[in-house]
Amino acid sequence: MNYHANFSTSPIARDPYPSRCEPLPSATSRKDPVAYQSWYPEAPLTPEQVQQYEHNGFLHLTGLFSADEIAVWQEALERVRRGPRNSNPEEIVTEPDNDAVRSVFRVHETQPAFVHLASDERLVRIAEFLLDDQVYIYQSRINFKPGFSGRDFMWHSDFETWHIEDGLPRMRTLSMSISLAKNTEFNGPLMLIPKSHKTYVPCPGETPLEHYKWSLKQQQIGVPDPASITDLYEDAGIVVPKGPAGSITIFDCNLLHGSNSNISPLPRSNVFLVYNSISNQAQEPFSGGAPRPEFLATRQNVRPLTPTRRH
Ligand code: 6CS
Ligand code: FE
Repeated sequence: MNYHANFSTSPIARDPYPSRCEPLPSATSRKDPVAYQSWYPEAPLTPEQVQQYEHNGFLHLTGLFSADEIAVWQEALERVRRGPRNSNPEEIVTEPDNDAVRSVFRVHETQPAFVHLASDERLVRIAEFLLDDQVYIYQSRINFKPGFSGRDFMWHSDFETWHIEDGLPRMRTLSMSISLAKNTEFNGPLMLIPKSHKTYVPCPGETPLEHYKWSLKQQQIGVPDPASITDLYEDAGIVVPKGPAGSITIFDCNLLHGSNSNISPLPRSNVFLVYNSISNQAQEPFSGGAPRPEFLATRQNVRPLTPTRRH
């Protein structure tokens, strides 16, 4: 089926993943691999883990890091929270309805502990294996989600935003979220819809100018319609990976995810590293608009990571 046939307003006629356009295309199946290579004996994951990632679109791993390593990252997180920060003020995003810090971006370049973490061989080898390529950091951030005041993240596929707003061409990208506080059912943990990574859901609405200035606080555009989210939910439900500080969730760029507000007294902080295949660098945004700033989508500083052992 050629669903572009009547697609006059699409800025790029041959886009396999159109979104935020009229008429809104229906959901389609993914056109890219998930795990880009099959398991082999030296692979950094077990055959079952590779199969789970392929099938569900995510993996939750515990026990990968030592208590000392986790303590170093928690200290770095507190340093970032306290500031002062001499980087671009736009990199610090506050909550929509209060001044609590919600996210700080580009920590893989500004904080030595996270510079090191980004090239840690345990992470890079997994990313290289799953994407079958050299990788670089496409985006990094700390999410704070403080107790009482941390607000939600609406359901979304990261790929949809990165494709439309940044020009990320294909689904050859994954995120690693390392929790730096205990993840419980109470403190607004990451919620995932298993298997949703196999479906691309175009989102209604148009991309406003400089959308990132408010989407990072509260996302409204780039959110699938409720019926599509319900369909995916009815197929596989919602999973909440829980675990101690230091557990890691690796998830595909097209997996539908979100999280609730945190009205519990416990913070829920994590560091997010997005690894992209070196062969999948951002082009012109598929929205036809201006690219988002470098701190959200690496374009200039594309440096393939050398897996490094420091522990
Ligand atoms: O817009 C972005 O790039 C970011 N926003 C969300 C809600 N998730 C992915 C990414 O960090
Ligand atoms: Fe996201």
